[in-house]
Order: sequence, then C-alpha cells, then structure tokens
Amino acid sequence: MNELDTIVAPATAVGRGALAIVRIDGPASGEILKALSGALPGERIATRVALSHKGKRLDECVAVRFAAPRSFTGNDLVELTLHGSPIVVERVVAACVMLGARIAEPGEFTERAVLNGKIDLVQAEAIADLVDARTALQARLSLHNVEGFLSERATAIRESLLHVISRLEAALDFSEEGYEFIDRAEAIRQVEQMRADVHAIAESYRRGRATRAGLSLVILGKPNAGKSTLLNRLVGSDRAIVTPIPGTTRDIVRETIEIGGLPVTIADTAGLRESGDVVEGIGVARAREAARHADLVLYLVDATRGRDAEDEAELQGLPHTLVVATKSDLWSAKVDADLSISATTGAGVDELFARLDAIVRDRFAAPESSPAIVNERQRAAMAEADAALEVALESLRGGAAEQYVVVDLRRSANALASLTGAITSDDVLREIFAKFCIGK
Ligand SMILES: Nc1nc2c(ncn2[C@@H]2O[C@H](COP(=O)(O)OP(=O)(O)OP(=O)(O)O)[C@@H](O)[C@H]2O)c(=O)[nH]1
Ligand SMILES: [Mg+2]
Repeated sequence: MNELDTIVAPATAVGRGALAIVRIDGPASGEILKALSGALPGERIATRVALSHKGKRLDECVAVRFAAPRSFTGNDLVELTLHGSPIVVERVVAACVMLGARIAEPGEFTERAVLNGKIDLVQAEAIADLVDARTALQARLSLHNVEGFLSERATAIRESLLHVISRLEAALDFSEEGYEFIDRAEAIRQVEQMRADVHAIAESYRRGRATRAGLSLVILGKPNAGKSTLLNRLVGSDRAIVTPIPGTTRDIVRETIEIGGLPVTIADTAGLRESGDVVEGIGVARAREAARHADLVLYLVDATRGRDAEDEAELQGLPHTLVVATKSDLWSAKVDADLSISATTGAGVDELFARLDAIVRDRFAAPESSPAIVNERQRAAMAEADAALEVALESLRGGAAEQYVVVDLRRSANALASLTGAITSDDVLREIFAKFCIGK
C-alpha cells in the first residue's frame, strides 16, 4: 500500500452526550473537511464550522486540523467535535465515507501512531488500559506507561547493553593485537547490573497483571457459615439470598468492589458439604474450583459450631487464605481463626476490610515508583531478556570467548526491543490492535 487510506470513526462512546468526537486520519482528511465545511481551517486552530453534505446540513461543530507529522497518528488528522447525538455522528461518518474515507479497523488510529513512531507498543497498550481502568491506581499505572515510564527504562537498559556489545565486538576485531576495550571484570559488573534491572522488571509482572486485571476473592466455608451475609456486608447491598436453611446458595454469586486500589471480584459460593442433591453437588464442586484459582480466599467458620476436621481438609492446598470466625455476636468462646466478625452487627468487619486492604497493597498492587509490566506479551519479552542475560553472565564468568557472550547479549537486546516494538512483526501488531475497539 503506497498511498495511505483515509480512515474515519467516532472516537467517543456511542450514545447521547453533550459532545461527540469523530476522527478522520490520512492524506484526504483535510479535503474531506473542506468538502464538508467549505473551508480549510488553520492548522491546530479550533474552528467553528458548519458541516453540510449534498446540500443537507449535518451539524455545527468545532473542527481541529492537525498536519503531519504533528498529530496523534503522525498523519494529517482532523477531529470534529460534534453535538453528541448518535444520529449526527452516523450522518457525519457516512458523509466522510462518501467523500472517500473508509471506516477504521479496531485500534487503527493507535496502530498508525505506533507505525509512525509517535508512541511505542508499551505506550499503545497503556492507552487501552487507561481507557479500561476501573480504579484510580489502575489509571495511574497506565498513565505512567503512557508517559513512557517502562519504555524509557527498557530502552536505557538496551542502550547500555548495546554499548557493552560494541566494546566486546571491538575486542574481537582487534584480538590479535591483544587490545581489550572492556576488561572482563568490568563487563561482568555491567551485565550484572543490567540483569538486576531486567530481573526487577520481569518480576513486576505478578503485581502488574494483578493491578491491571484486578483480583478474585472467594468466600468459602460450610453451609450456614454466614458467607452470603458477609458478601452482602462487603458489597453493601442484598446481593445474595440469606436464609437460615443450610444449602441456600447454589451457584456462585459475584460482585466487584475496590480494595487496596484494585478491583476485587468477590465470589460467594455454595456451602461445602457432601450432598445427595445434584444441583448442590455441582455448586460445591464449583466453589472448590473457584477457590483453587482465586488470588485470595476467606474461609468462614461458624463460631457457634467451631472449626473441625472437615474444615482442615478443605483448607488444604488453598491459595492465600484468611480464616474468619463468624457470628461473634452469638458466641464468645475462642475459635482458632485469623479474625472474628459478626456480619449481623458489623463487628470486626472494618478490621477485615483493613486486613484485605493491607494484603492487596503488600502482595498485589503494583508499586508506583518502579515500572511494571502488565500483560503476557510484555512478560514474555522481559523473561527472554532476563534468561539471555543470565546465560551471558555465566559465559562471561566462565571465561568464554567474546563471540559467544555477544550472541546472548544480542538476544537480550532484541527481546528488550520487542517489548517496546522497536523490533516487531506485522503479525504481532495486528494481534495487539485487534483487541482495541474501533475509534481508538
Ligand atoms: N447472629 C448471626 N447470624 C448470622 C451471622 N451471619 C449469618 N447469620 C445467619 O446465619 C444464617 C445463614 O447465613 P448465610 O449467609 O445464608 O450463610 P451461608 O454460609 O451463605 O449459607 P449457605 O449459602 O447455605 O452455604 C442466616 O440465618 C443468617 O442470618 C452473624 O454474624 N450473626
Ligand atoms: Mg449462602
């Protein structure tokens, strides 16, 4: 494709609002604006224009024309801020298509920004994450990466790496003369430092992923332990049915709230017991399955009944678990538990929230002072960079010849380049942007 297509799409959510933005990107964007408004506004000057097509008025709007390369995509770009009516948006987009634009593919504006070097891949992914953020912490993490926090760190490490590579290669070229451009101890010291930096970023994945995707918390325990009552307390509404009948909850009931800055999806489950009832049996199997895959488990023990061997058996092999004694309003005898609550009176519930908050912040929330990777693509790139540096370090320490060391250092540098998209294939790009929605 020599001549770039001109693309058009609404950039704001579909629906009624005060305003709606339509973006037109590509070489014909200025002409389309001129055809619709009869004028070509000055570059980057918000200009009030009346849009018409085929003699029919479409809207009065504010148009901003960006000239390549000074635009989000790096191409000639027009943004029309219309009145926020879906009908108006539809008519304007249709007029643009009649004037030669085509409807944008998902993520195509951002893809163009990446292809033109306006932003890198990590920044493009972070834009999508920022739009999807559900908590303030998620938004801050995404914005860090939109602003290039992770990319700059990865690029800096890659540059130091290329510097070491070039000096090791220079030594190769002049090996017969016995020149050393970097002595081994110095090379080891520098690669160790890079490895530590890369490793720290690779290790940020667990927190980065949790922060981006949120956490799952499962409430588990025997029938009537008070699981549904606690769910309702935690979410602040009568989400699940509560009755004195053991076996009330069958299917999993989920609700998401914010804890420790992350969206935490709480699952209330069927009370654990062996049951002849087919439906209940399936519910219990689902409960155990959900708990196995959870980030956190609250295991509830009814204090009036105490903790027994069946509870101990259920507790085996669970992920991070807090044992919570319930119905503290009814019983003062001590049950072996991490904390004690009454979902009825609310006693201990604040402490439970505080404990959960601390666990989420300590174990799952991404730190804001260091860069974090947030998706599988980024994880794979950093793991590769990390592994290659480890091999290079072993070779260096073992006295291997420069040419062997350089191979692994290059592999690591390439992995860092693939993180930011400095080296990338069309397939990778297509896969990433296919997940975006149209207009991004
Ligand atoms: N006094 C008192 N009663 C409670 C408390 N928590 C729950 N209950 C009561 O215990 C009974 C069972 O509560 P649920 O929340 O339905 O228990 P569950 O664990 O969801 O039970 P299943 O869904 O059957 O597994 C209800 O009658 C609740 O009102 C509590 O903290 N104090
Ligand atoms: Mg229940």
